[in-house]
Amino acid sequence: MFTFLKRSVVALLFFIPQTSSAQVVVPQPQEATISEQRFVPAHAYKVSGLDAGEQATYALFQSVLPVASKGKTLPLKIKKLKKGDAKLQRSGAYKLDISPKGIGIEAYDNRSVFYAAQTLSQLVQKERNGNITLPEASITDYPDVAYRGTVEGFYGDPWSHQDRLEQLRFYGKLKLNTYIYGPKDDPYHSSPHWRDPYPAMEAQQIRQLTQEAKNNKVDFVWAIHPGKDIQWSQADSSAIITKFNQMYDLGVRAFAVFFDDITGVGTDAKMQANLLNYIQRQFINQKRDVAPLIMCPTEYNKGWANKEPGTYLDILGEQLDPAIHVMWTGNTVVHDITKEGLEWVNKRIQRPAYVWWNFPVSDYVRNHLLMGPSYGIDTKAAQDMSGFVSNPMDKAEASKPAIFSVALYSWNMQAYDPQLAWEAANRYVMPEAPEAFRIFNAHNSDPGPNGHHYRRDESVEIKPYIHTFLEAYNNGKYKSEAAARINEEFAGIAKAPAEIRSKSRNKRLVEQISPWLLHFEFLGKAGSHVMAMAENRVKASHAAAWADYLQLEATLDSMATVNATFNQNPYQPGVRTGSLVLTPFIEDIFKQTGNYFLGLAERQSQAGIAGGTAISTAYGKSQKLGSQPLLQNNKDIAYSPMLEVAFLDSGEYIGFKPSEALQATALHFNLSNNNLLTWGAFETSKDGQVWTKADPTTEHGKGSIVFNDPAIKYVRLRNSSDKRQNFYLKEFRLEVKPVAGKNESVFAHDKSISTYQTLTSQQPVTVTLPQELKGTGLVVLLKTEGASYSITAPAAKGKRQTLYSGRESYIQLDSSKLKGVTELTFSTGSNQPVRIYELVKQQPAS
Ligand code: LOG
Repeated sequence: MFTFLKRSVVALLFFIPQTSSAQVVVPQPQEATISEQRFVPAHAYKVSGLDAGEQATYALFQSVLPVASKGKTLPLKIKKLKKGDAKLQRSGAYKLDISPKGIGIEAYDNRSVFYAAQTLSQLVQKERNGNITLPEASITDYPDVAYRGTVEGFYGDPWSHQDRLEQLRFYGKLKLNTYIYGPKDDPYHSSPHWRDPYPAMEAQQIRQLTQEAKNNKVDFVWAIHPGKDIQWSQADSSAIITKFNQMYDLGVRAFAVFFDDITGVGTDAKMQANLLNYIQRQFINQKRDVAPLIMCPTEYNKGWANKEPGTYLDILGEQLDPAIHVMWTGNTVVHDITKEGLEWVNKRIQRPAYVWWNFPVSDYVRNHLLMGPSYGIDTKAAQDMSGFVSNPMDKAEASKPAIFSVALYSWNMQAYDPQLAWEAANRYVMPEAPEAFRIFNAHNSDPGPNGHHYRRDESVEIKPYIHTFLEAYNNGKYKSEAAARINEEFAGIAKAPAEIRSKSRNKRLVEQISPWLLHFEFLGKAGSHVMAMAENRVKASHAAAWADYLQLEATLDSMATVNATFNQNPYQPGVRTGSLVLTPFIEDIFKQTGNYFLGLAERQSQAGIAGGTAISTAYGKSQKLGSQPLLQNNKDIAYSPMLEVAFLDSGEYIGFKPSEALQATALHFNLSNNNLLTWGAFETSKDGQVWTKADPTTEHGKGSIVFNDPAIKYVRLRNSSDKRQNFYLKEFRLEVKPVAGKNESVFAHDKSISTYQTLTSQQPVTVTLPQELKGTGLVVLLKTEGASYSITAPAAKGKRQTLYSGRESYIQLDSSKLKGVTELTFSTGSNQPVRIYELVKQQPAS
């Protein structure tokens, strides 16, 4: 009976048209029959049975229903749930019964009453005439996972106070009951100040947060991160108890101790277990009104765990008081959560793991937003976890779609569908512009290449059309139907940002994503240009295709400017959107078309000034850092900094091989390691065979080496000791400059369309034709933006002949005009510079 009910509710909740959205209860209740008929309550409601301290819940009733204490009323009666049904014997479980005769609530605890009121608030509908209506309903509801919510556990700027207050209200509505406070960059949570009390203003804010949390039935869990410099002394144990007592006085009633991302003595499992047990005895058990203690281990994922029996995780399993929860991120730091993975760790820690899901956190891919569906979380794992918290982005509002999904998942796993949850989240988080928000999120979900190897699907709906189009295009064909669909998508992308900015009432959300909105708008425009260009290219409308090319190039430049201007953090600076499917698509056709104009095979790579060795690469051999991405710009090449502990095994190295066109000028490093020079050899080489040692001076593993020899082609840091060495990869960066002596005059015929010669009114440009361009018709590719210019060449008797005079950006000079011509001189009277991209051999008319 219940399974039938459940299924019919799934259908009811997700497939009803949006207009009757008042019937959608999120998270979806476990068992529910909700009538489609609605009634107008005959009287106001009289609330009875509510505990005296529950003003917030009373206020919630009042905000959704007419409430009165005298006169003719309907009952809203709250009772204790009867013992018996095991699944209802848990915090938050409730029964809600709505009929024209009154409302009945049966509750396990005060949180249950609050949740029943939240469900009620979603069922009440305000009609046009001012009446409220309710459906008849009978609901039995409880959470699958006991602790559900978030851990503010990322690196980077912590959430603001206002953001946190709003999160707590959001959690209350979605029946999330946990917020773990542990921002890595709060110095009073971690080193250097974990032993010290908060300054007055921060203390006051935490007091406010605990109050807001209480009003929303959320446990505000305050976490400490002492492992970077803990001494395992009585003084430090007492320091933690003292700090916890201070937090208790500010209203905190739930606590955690984190030992993630540390090295050295702090990582000792026995010591950690002793300390936690001490806190359990001396603090948790004494207080009686605090929630179970939570710890985050050092080996918090399978990838990093010592698999030998009797090691770290087993020690915690055996020695930690069974009342203490142990957190776990899955098979790696950032990973899907699977039942098998949890079973593996649960055996070792001898309790169900408390899941710390590293999604949608973006501290390791800061130029991306993770706005896509929350998938890869096992819906059969309810029994294998004690808690489920998401580590979100530093952008609190932008994290809401993912947190919304986590609420649905952790409350009712059987009913969880990632795609439907995401659709619902887009409407819930941005009801004023749901379609625009949806298209933005659909193309902002993959984190891009990263050291954690965590990738997400992106642009899922348009991807097949892109494939079809591209495959045909690569064979010289143009698929109109696919093109129409892609054009429509790009048009939608280009207008979504303006719609989000103007319609969304959530200004904080708009502010948090604004660099990405700007970039996304250009992405849409670039897409439209690319499609127009492709169409003209296939129709052989050369001048039109070239005009599109120039517009596309300008739009890509704007994207590059956004990327180089906003979000300039030292980790992954900049802004990317549509990076998995759309941007590569645009860049592919851009490059192909550039090749086409150069008269090259379209899928060939362009030669360019630097020849075929234009790309700088990592020069490394390292298990841990082998896939760490490189950051590159005109001035330097750097390993993308890493947040967790990095290491080199004996003989392993990290380094650089700059491209042929670049010369190494200096290495800058910051590895937070006091013994760096005892094990680390800094070496350079001209050929990758013979190595010369450099001797930098360093302080705490920080320093620089300047190179004066332009012949240096390799630079590396090698572990020359006989064992593994740990460090933090905060900075490892090679400064470079272009190799001297390249003659700019070749830019107009270098077979690279990304270089060009600039023509100004002060300085005419003379291009000496290379052998292959002599005696043939020419195409000249320029960017004039309406400026006029002329092309002349020497003629008989010291005179000059004018070959062209006008404003066009794409011109053909027939071979008949060019007999005996060996150089061309471009001049302009315009204030606006003209770009001469390339002189190309005219193709025989086809
Ligand atoms: C950190 C966390 C960080 C996350 C993603 C845990 C337990 N610790 O690699 O602070 O936000 O990964 O970068 C972590 O996940 N270290």
